[in-house]
Amino acid sequence: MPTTADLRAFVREATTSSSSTDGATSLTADCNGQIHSETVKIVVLGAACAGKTSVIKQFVGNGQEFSDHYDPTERKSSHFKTVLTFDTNTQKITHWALKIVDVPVTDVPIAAVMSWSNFLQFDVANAAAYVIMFDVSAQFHSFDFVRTIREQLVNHPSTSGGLIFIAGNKVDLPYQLNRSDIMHVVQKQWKCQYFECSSKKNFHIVGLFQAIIEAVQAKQSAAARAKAHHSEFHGFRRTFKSDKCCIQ
Ligand SMILES: Nc1nc2c(ncn2[C@@H]2O[C@H](COP(=O)(O)OP(=O)(O)OP(=O)(O)O)[C@@H](O)[C@H]2O)c(=O)[nH]1
Ligand SMILES: [Mg+2]
Repeated sequence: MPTTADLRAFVREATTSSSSTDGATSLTADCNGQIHSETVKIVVLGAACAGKTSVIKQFVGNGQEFSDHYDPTERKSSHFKTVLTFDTNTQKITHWALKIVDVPVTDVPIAAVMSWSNFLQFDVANAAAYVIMFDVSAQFHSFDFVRTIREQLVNHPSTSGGLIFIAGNKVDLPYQLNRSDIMHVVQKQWKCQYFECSSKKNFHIVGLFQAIIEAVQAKQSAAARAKAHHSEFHGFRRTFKSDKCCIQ
């Protein structure tokens, strides 16, 4: 686990290389050594051979881990990566400890609600985000699987609180589905974010996880604002009552 000083140096270095030195100076001056730590569980589900393991490995391995060899995942595995973000508005540095769970397709019950409940014990419940992946170069069954899993996730109490992202992988190959139909269903009907990526070309892999982190952060900020508003309101009501004010 890096120390606070390490992280600040890392962020300063990253900022220096990607933007101006001025930005780095103001970051050092303003961030005040405050680093917030968040642990986020992201569960990746989807049809067999959609590229779930390849996408996770490319992300965790910084784009150096792709193999054409197909080795079906037989046991659930967890992958870890830490990411730093810097919010220019709040001057807040956040250290994200990501736990990415690769779920073998054979474990996913697609019909009975009973077996879905049992399945959730295996580290799938209560994730901050779910990525449901399909292969854009495959025929319909790959996307049908997405449809079924999404339905299960939104209807089960222990998964319904998670954000859902739909990812179409293998965009380096010809698209076999009607792309606008897919986008319509995902974005308009399901109101989910849709990503197209290729783990083979390392295309939009970082973008997918970056969008997940941003959405988790936005959700947390909205919840914090709602909580602050709630306590402010109740504080006001208490004051109002105790002072026995009356409006004339
Ligand atoms: N062309 C292309 N092939 C890919 C891509 N991603 C994965 N593959 C290939 O597709 C096959 C399956 O990839 P995996 O990552 O094992 O797929 P998976 O979804 O984890 O499969 P299961 O564990 O069996 O569910 C492998 O042969 C990969 O090399 C991609 O973006 N483009
Ligand atoms: Mg796999």
